[in-house]
Order: sequence, then C-alpha cells, then structure tokens
Amino acid sequence: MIRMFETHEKRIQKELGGLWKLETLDSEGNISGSYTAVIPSCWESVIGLEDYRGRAKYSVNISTSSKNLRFVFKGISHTGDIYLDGKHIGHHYNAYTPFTVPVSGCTEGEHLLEVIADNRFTPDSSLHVPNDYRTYGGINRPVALEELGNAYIEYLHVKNTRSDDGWKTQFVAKVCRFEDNRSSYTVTASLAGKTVDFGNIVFEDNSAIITASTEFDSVNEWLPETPNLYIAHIKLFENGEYIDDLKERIGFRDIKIDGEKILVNGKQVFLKGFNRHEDYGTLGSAVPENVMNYDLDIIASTGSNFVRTCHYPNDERFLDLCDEKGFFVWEEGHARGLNEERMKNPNFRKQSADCIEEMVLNHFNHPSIIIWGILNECASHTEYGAECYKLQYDQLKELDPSRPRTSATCQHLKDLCYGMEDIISLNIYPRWYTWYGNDYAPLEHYKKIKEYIDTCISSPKPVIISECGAAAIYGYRAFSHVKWSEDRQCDVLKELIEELSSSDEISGIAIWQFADCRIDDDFRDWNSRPKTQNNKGIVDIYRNPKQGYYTVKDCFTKIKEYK
Ligand code: ADA
Repeated sequence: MIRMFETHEKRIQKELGGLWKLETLDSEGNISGSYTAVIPSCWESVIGLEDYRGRAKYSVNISTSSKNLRFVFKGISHTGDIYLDGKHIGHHYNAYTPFTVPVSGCTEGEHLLEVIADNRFTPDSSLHVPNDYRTYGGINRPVALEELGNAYIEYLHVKNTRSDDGWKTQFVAKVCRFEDNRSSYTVTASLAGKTVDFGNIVFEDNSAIITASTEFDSVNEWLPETPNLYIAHIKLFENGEYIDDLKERIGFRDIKIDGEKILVNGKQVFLKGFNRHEDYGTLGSAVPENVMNYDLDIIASTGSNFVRTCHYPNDERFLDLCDEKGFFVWEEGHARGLNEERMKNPNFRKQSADCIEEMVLNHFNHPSIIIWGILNECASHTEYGAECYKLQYDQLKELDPSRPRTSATCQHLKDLCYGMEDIISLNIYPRWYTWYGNDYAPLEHYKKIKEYIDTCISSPKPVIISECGAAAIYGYRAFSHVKWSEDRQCDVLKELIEELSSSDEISGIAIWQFADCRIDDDFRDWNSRPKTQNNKGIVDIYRNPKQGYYTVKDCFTKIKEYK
C-alpha cells in the first residue's frame, strides 16, 4: 500500500509493486550483475548485494491508457534518476522524502520504466554521509503510477485553529494542469459534513494555489487517548465534469507553547517514548507495514506516547499509523552529526531546504506530528553553523507556523542557537559517555547544562531530553553489570527515566533508541559499535526484547501523560 487508507475515489492510481529487474552498474555505467527485486525493498536484501554501495538500474514494463501520467516515488535511496522509454524524466536526491514525476503526451499501451538508484557517498550527497545508521540502497518505499486527465490536485493542506466557539478550518490546495486547454476548473472540499467551494481557478504557469475556509462548532478532537480522524475530500471539476480527487486524513488539534509547557488541545503533555530508525534486520530501511505496526504496538506497550523519527522524514505509512494509534511525533529533517566542514558542502543548503520543504508539504496534515526538528547534533556551536540553523528555522516557520520547532543538540555549553528554537532539546548520555571527563548522575548533568542555557535565553522554554540511553548486546547477561550487558542497560535506563521525569522543568524524554540498527561500515565510531550496529535498542534489530524493554515499561507506565 502507498498509504494506510484510500486516498482516491476518482483518480486511477496503481501501485507498481511486484518483481522488477535489477542490474548493478560499474563506474562506467556498464552492467556488472543481474538480479531481481521485489519493490519496495533495499538491495541489501538481495542475495549477493548485502553490502553493495554503488549504482543500480531497476526496470519494469508498465501499461497505461492515458496520455497524462504521474509517477509517485515515496523514496529512493539516496538518489534516483527516472527514465521512461529511455528518456530521462526525473531526478531526485534524498532517500527519505517522496517526489512525483508528471509526464504528458504518452501513448496508450506498453512502456519501459527504469530507475537508476545511487547510494554512494560523494560530494553530490551532502546529507548522506557514513553514519551511525546505514544509508541503504534502492527503491525502498512504494511506487505508484497515476493516470490523469488534463488537471489534477497536487496537494491539500487542512489548517485547523481553535477559536472561542469551535474550530476555524482553512483549506489550501495546489492544482496543476498539463496544458491550457481553455477549460474552466472548479474545486470543492468536504469535511465533517460541510462542503466548501473554492470558486473558479485562475492558473499561473499551469498551477494554482487556492484557498477556502469554514468553521465547526462541534467536532471530536484528536488526542492520543481519542485519536479521532476525519477525511477531507477535495474534488476537481473540468467544465462541470468530476475529473480528479484526493482524500486526506486530518485531526482537530492545536499545539501551544506556554513558557516551559507544551500544550496540546489545551492539555500540558509529558512526552515519553523513543527515537526510532527505519531499519529491520536484513530488510534494512524498507520496513514492511506489519513491522511498522508491530513497532508501534511494542512502543505503546511500554506506556509511551511519543516517537522521534530520527534523523529523517519517515515513510508516510508509519505516520498514518501514528495518527490512528494516537502517538505524538517529532518528525525531523535529514541530518545527523554534520560538522562545519560538511555543512559547508556547496550542496548542503539546497539539499536541506528541499528536504524540509518536501517533508512539510507532504506530511502537513498528520495530527500526530506536533514538532518539526532539524539538524541533529550539527555545528550549532560555530557562527557559520548557527547561520544555517537560523535559515532552516525560518524556512520551517514560513512553511508551517502552527508547529513548534526544535533541534537536538550535544553542544551543551557552546551552542550558539539557544533562543532560535521553540523547544530546547538535549541529547545527553550520563552513565554511558562521559561529559567533559565526568560521570554525573542524570539530573545533575541536566542541571549543569540548564544553568548555562538560562544565561543564553531571555524567556523560559520547554525542554525535552531528546536522547539518553545505554547499549546492550542482546542476550548478554552479567552479574557484574558490566558495560554492554543487558543488566547494565537496565541500571542506566532506570536511573535516567526516574531522575529526569522527576524534574518539573522537563517536558519529555525520548530514549535512544527503540531498536538496534545497522550502521555504515565506514562510520568513524564503528569500533564502539559491535556487530556494526548501534546497540542501544531496548529491542534488538529483529524486535526481540532485551531486559531494558521491561525496565522502560516499568518506569514509563508510572508516569502520567499529562502534567
Ligand atoms: C547521538 C546521535 C545518535 C546516536 C547516539 C549514540 O546522540 O544523535 O544518532 O549516534 O548519539 O548512540 O551515540
């Protein structure tokens, strides 16, 4: 499936799954190996390509009965070039954001679709660098083919704001057309029993952004314990004839920051949960839907209400599940641990801006997303780095002023960006990594950082502990509780959660991490990552529980969701 619910009643959208041909390419572009792969998947799950880093060509025959098409790629890792009957029709960088490729003037019948994916680390890729999670290769998220008329709806954003007597709703939609055929186009949208009319559409360069508004005095609001969802259905008419539609699922909820408090629908929340990478055993980042669902059920069973999509935008099916199951989500742009030199890569600013734009435009409607994050542990302590943070914060505010923005920092006493964010987020590892040579208890560690932050900001802000945790090798038990034993991981997790949740100043804790994940072979810290995995999961890479799972469950279930 592309999403976890039906998104069209009119538009013809076919998922291009099944078995595709896969050929690896050498540096000259010649075929060096032939395979087949089920789409979506990472090529690391193809026998013989478990460690492959390079380029590979996927091909499949498709048949169409429309001259106007749109290909939907939910994710190609990390760079994709798209060809139809040998003609280059699209290019996209970033494994973690979706993109579409419209094509006009196609003939009815059979066509050859080819995709060249590339997961090499080169200067052309500023965000995928050898890292503490693996940049897998291939078409790792679903692909669809849409057969369209002359015009279609590109997106629909539903903006809900609470008013004194209910909710005000603004619909913002983008409509595109292939050619100016002198037709007249109109649009309606319906939601919770009301239908609004957008009036006649005026195109500029064959696209139009249109708006309409309405109000609701009584709706069922979205909160984790009552994750009420509504379908907003937008319809496009050409000369009065219904030609295209899009369904989006939305929730009525607002987020406010009040001093140190995070308020969702007026309730002060305490976020308790996990950082989660998209990674599952030998399947890599092409995590199947049932595993996504399983992950959320495991997370819920610990008493958690919160997931951070470290360190990139996630597969939208996962966000759909978070909406349905009532999780709070921090979704993050793509960047982990980039130093100033990496941030000075000439591609960095554009590739980051594209990623943020694609994340917000595509995921705007998810009620589960309550925080946008950027630039995990990048160079927030240098003047140049701070300039980049400012640009990204400004971009986020422009795209979506309704959600608070944050960034997880490890530059605790040097960060130049305190004050730019709406929520302060600290990655701290007391009892695992030393800090300036010291091994402070969790709360003492936090307080030393907070004292410094208070000298940098003029008004109070909420604080989240965005990462804390300890590693354990699954199955390794030791009376001595030495490092890497499950016993030591339990000790650390218990102390972390009990101490940090006792502070009134802290609005949330995200454990690093939910499940063990594979890292890149050439990540600089590989020698502290046994099995070439980051082993700080409370379940292993196949979701077998470590003892830490039970410890977190014991602690989290005692903490209230609302303060
Ligand atoms: C950092 C980083 C994580 C992970 C973690 C660790 O805080 O944000 O991606 O690498 O450290 O395990 O050390």
